[in-house]
Amino acid sequence: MITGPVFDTFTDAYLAVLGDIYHRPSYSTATRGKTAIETTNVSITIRNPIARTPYLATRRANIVFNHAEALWYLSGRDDLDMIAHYAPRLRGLSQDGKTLTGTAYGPRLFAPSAPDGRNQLDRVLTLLRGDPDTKRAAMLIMRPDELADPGNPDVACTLALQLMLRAGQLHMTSYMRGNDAMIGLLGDTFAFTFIQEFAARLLGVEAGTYAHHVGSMHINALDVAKVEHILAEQAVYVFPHATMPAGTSWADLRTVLDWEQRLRLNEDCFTPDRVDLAAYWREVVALFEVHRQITYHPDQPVSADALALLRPGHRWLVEQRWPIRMPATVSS
Ligand code: 5HM
Repeated sequence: MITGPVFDTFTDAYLAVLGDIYHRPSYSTATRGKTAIETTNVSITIRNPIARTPYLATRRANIVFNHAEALWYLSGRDDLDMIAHYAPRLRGLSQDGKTLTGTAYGPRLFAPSAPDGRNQLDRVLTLLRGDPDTKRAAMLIMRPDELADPGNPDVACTLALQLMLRAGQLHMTSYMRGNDAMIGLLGDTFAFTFIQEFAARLLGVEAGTYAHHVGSMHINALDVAKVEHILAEQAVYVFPHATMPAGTSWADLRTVLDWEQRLRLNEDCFTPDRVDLAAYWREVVALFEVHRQITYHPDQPVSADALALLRPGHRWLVEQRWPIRMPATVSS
């Protein structure tokens, strides 16, 4: 066997990675003010990248942030206005208080660039359409100049994302120099598989496997107690997965992003009759509506109408994350 372990879902892979590093770390490290336990050269594959949502009660994943981050990348943005609204801790990585550099993969992947004014995804999709077996469909993220300033607080952790079209399915491989196994692995896998599925829709094929190769996979010392809780969790929660509808386009993303902005700024409130989108994307907008209510009406429970728009797995995650904001009938 010359390939790494294959897991059915992200949750299976996540528990295996956390368990392996926690029980059998290869090294202890101390760099840039953080101590960690580390395993080097970790390679995992997820058979079904649609199963990207971590249904772990103790992890309390922020599913709203996960969608916001994937959409922030796809929109080619680097602003804190959008992403720090969902994860204020990211402000600490910014040098100018307005934008992010290494963490902002969007401009590198999805903004037009020289010499042809197209973005990297456009180029690799063109390659794949003309030469389906190509090995060249790689999109680069980390840049050599990021190491010029040794004090740079935000150097991209992802080196590249590669797409391979094999047996009619679009597979993705990510290459990372370093990955925080508790926080980064979850968010990165969510966002990259979301991009993979979106790229598959643009090509009109199904998403295949997702492979994740990491130089340094680590658990920061500050997260070890939480990892212990996650590993001790006995209950297994299973919810149906939803797939992006055939025909999904950049126009759908623009409509979702338009709603996201209005809801983030509390300029509107969402009801499904007001948006001409497939159910999958309407539900993503509903997540932002729930988040709007949590943010701007902290003293009130989220409306039952808004919660009813969420699919069961997302609703469950929202209830784990913000239990006191749920109507009594839902959280009891
Ligand atoms: O010292 P260093 O630049 O590696 O610190 C950044 C750390 O952020 C990484 O080592 C990794 O633990 C985490 N990270 C991640 O897991 C950062 C990014 C942003 O590029 C990411 N995943 N996407």
